[in-house]
Amino acid sequence: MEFIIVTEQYEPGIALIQLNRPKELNALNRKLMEEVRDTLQALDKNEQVRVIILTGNEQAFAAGADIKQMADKSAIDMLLIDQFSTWDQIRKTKKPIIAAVSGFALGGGCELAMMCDMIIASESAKFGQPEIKIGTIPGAGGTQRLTRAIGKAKAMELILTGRFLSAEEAHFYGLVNKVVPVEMYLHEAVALAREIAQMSPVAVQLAKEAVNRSFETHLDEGLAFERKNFYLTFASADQKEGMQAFIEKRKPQFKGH
Ligand code: DAK
Repeated sequence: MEFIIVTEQYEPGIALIQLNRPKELNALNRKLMEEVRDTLQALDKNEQVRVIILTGNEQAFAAGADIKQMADKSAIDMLLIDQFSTWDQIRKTKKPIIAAVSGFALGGGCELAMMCDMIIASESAKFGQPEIKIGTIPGAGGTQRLTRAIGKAKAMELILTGRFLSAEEAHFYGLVNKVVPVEMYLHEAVALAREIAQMSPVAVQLAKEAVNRSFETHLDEGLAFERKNFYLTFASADQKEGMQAFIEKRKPQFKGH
């Protein structure tokens, strides 16, 4: 594995996946996401593993999909490469996944955390869908899952302005299970995992599936709609300008086409 560190038995029954591109704030490139997907599939089959924890580092869970990898793509490139189909397979994991989040969880990083079953946050965690600032929109479930998690008004504000939600606010709005001091967030995630790991793995799997069924009815339709609109932004000059401006570290000049 090049971009993640996997500890199959972090504790008995608990596996840990750590995103590990620290210089790029764990920006999620294609290879990294394939590694996460392959690891989750292997852990799902491993009978020694009951619960999976997904984490980054203190500074960043993940600052989004890799902007440099997609900046110059056309809408049709995005549709045909379909590099994001990897993300669909992640949500098929049967075992519970706890996201242990510190620092930035933005764009695809926030979406990845929301694909997990529970989120433990450090006090420094910042959640957001800032895609609008680079001329695009969330594409991995942000418009759907964030809206369901925190309600329409707040989700609309975050998605249309690109503002961040502090850990405390994220807790208030029900996006995260618990907020703890930075030095405790992984311990807290492990404590939660330990408790779940005591239960019948069959019952845990069936319960997860049932809770998700309540949460995810009609989600597929919403996700498909979001993805098409996300790809469509790649037909605009504003998306090219937004991502190029990010790479060149300047403010974008949006023209509205
Ligand atoms: N991509 C690539 N590189 C990134 C990055 C990203 N998302 N975020 C940060 N980096 C890189 C920076 O370019 C910089 O690299 P160097 O210049 O040193 O080479 C390094 O990480 C450190 O970042 P900064 O210098 O910018 O650090 P600051 O502390 O000043 O700022 C920041 C931190 C997190 C506020 C800032 O880096 C930032 O705004 N980052 C971008 C956040 C963002 O816009 N995220 C959304 C990206 S779009 C889909 C699946 C997924 C997606 C869509 C569809 N499907 C399934 C269809 C997801 C899309 C996105 O996530």
